[in-house]
Amino acid sequence: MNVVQRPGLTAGRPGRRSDPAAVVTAVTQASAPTQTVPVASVSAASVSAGPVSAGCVHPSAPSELADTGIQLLAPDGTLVAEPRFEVLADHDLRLEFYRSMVLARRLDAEATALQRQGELVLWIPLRGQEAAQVGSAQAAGPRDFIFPSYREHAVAWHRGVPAAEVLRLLRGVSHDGWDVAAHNLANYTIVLASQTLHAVGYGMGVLLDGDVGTGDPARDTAVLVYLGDGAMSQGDANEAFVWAASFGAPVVFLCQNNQWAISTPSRRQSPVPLARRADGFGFPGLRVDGNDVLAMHAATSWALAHARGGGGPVLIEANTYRMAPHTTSDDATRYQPADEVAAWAARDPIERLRRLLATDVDAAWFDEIDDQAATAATELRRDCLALDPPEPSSMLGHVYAEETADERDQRTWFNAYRDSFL
Ligand SMILES: Cc1ncc(C[n+]2csc(CCOP(=O)(O)OP(=O)(O)O)c2C)c(N)n1
Ligand SMILES: [Mg+2]
Repeated sequence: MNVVQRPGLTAGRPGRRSDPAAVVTAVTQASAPTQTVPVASVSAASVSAGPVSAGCVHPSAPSELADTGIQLLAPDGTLVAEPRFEVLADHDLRLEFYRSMVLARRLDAEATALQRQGELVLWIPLRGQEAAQVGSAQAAGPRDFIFPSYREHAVAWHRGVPAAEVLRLLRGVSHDGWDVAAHNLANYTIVLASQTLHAVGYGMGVLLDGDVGTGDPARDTAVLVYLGDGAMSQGDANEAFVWAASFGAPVVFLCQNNQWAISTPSRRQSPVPLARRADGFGFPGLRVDGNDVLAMHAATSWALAHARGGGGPVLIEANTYRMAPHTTSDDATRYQPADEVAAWAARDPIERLRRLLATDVDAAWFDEIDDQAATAATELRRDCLALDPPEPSSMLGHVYAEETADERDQRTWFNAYRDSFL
């Protein structure tokens, strides 16, 4: 790889990037719990990583893979004492997390139904990953830029993208989805891990603009990029890690390890937790309970602050589960073992927050949230059906800033061809 050194883009940003060991210390010091919380009785290792087909994984995969990762809220709804991170005390934000996760699950179910009824070409369900997405999205500030993969609907909705806009691509009425600049949220990419390179490029731009490590919260900016456990094996992802590390780009790589890359179990792709791959690139890696919205929020908040402050990249592995098929074209019962599905259902991200909130929120509030979600689903259906196909020749638009003579010729030919059918 040829690295051209440019003024203002200093490899390694000496004195500002932290080595992994120092970062662990920094996390410990910066985030020492300030309140006493009851320790959960649920053992982190109580849920196994689940069986897989014979001969397809490393037989000696260490038990580390069964570790839940950093956890603040146990599946039974009790708070967990965690030496590195504080439990979010903001009650209103906890309520907002719950509302956002319930909404995402309901909208996801509605979109699945719309696909089954022929209104969408395809749907890519997020069920099970609500905490990983909502907790991390909340940690990003308005200046931060987010690069999703293709399953991050809860990120988009939580960031304020109108629900139906997330369906435009998969209704086949648009090449994209929403106004990227309005939300600082890139459109989806289907080419696995390509977005990690886009994110690092953006992060290097942020460095060149000098918007990292100034100490001014109105200026410092980080980049948050989502990728899957399967995408972690792509060359693009690994090249992105190298570049981000080499230049200290302010990028948080958020890997949602939902245990499956279509029908390939993540254990086949790595015998150790994916977070440990960060060691080899020289930046911090954290394994987090991805079904714990409080832990996801705490860890991503820390990682983004680290990046904004000039500390360089961080990898977070959100240990979660895909509680639905890969897409509506997939039959996951062919490969996801039923007992594995059941074990993860017991760790449901929404149920555990509900158990915590139920200690001081009455049942009527939960009913009200369900009603809001039902209304939002009805509106999503209405708005989806109103998404009409665009004028066909518009697919030739926006290739260049200004239309070329060649494009004009193509448009003329295309319109004449289309009109020949009328
Ligand atoms: C470069 C590339 N190779 C293969 C595919 C086909 N493909 C689409 S999704 C997928 C699995 C991805 O799994 P993972 O990264 O774990 O993300 P998840 O779907 O579980 O969210 C594959 C192989 C693709 N889209 N892009
Ligand atoms: Mg996956």
